[in-house]
Amino acid sequence: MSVVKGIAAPLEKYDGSSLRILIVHTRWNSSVVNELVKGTIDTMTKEHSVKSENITIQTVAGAFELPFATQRLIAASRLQATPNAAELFSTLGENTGPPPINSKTFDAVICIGVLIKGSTMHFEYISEAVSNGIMRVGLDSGIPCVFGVLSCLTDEQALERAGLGVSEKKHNHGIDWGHCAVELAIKNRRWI
Ligand code: DLZ
Repeated sequence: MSVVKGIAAPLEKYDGSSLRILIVHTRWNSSVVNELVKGTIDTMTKEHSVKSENITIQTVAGAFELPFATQRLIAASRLQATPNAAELFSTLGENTGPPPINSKTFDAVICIGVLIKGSTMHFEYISEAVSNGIMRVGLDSGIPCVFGVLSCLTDEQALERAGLGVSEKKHNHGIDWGHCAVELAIKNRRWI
C-alpha cells in the first residue's frame, strides 16, 4: 500500500549555526513531552548545527499556558536585546504593531506539549485555545512559532508520536518540529 501522509524533504540544507531558538514546553505529561523536546533539540543541533548555547528552554505547567508564556518571553527578549527599548516603547501608542525585530531576539519558537483527552470537555477547549493562541503569538510577533502540541485521544497515541510506542510506525514528532523551526527561521530572515 502506498503512503500518502507525511512531509517531503526540504529542497535545501539549512544552516542553523547563527539561530537563536526558544523552546517552551509543558510539565504536564512530562514523560512524553521530555522525549519530544529531546527529539527537537537533537534534530536542530545535529542536523542543522544549531548551537546548544543558543537554545533557551522554559517550562510552564500545562498547554494552556504556552501562548501567554511565549508572548511574554518574546517581549522580554526584545527588551533585553534593545538597550533603549523601554524608551522606544514609551513613545509608541497602543496598537502600533510589534516592536522592531532585533538581531538578538529569537529566530523561532517551538511550543511543546501533550494534551490527552479525558472524560470532560477540557480537551476540546484547551486544544482549540492553545492552537489559536500559538498561531496568534506568531502572527503578532513576526517570529515563527512552531505548533508542537499533540492532541491525542489516548495515551498510546501520545507514546507513538513521541517515538515511545510499540508499533513500527512510531515516530518522534519533535524531529519534524526541529526541522520546521530551522527552515522557517532561515526563510523568515530572507523574507524580512
Ligand atoms: C488541567 C489539565 C488537564 C486535565 N489535562 C492537561 C493535559 O493533558 N495536558 C496539558 O498540557 N495540560 C493539561 N491540563 C492543565 C492545563 O493546560 C492548564 O495548565 C491548567 O488548566 C491551568 O491553566
